[in-house]
Amino acid sequence: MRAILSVSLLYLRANISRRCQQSSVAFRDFRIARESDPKRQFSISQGGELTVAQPLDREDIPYYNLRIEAFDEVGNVGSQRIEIYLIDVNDNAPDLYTVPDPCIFMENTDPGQIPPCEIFGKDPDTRPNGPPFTMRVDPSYPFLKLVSIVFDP
Ligand SMILES: [Ca+2]
Ligand SMILES: [Ca+2]
Repeated sequence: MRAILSVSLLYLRANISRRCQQSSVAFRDFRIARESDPKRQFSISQGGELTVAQPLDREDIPYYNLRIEAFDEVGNVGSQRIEIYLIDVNDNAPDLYTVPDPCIFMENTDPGQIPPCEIFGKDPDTRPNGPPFTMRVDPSYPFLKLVSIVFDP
């Protein structure tokens, strides 16, 4: 699940104005350098308020290094870098897969001759929202007595 955030991150006017004080004229515009926000997930107001404009996903982009530029009336430009780290939330379920895929157990074969089927899980979230996983077999599984299941610690 990804939520669209609309929170104000920073007010940049004061910091950037110190860098641009060679000119005594007022600011005309702020902008985010496009290469530092390729998916246009942030926006900045004329007052220098940086906000989240599009959903953020740590599994897609975990870190931003935005470059904010301010322009005054005569074209002087000041810039400021802003580092943004996303905090992980548990928004992905474990994805299970087997080796081999698919697992095939032949009938009428000595159990000792049947290669094991291993089940693994992956999850793009980080600890404690991702691996390691706890696996168990549903007690209502009808073939529980026919298979031997071993869990790695
Ligand atoms: Ca997860
Ligand atoms: Ca996540």
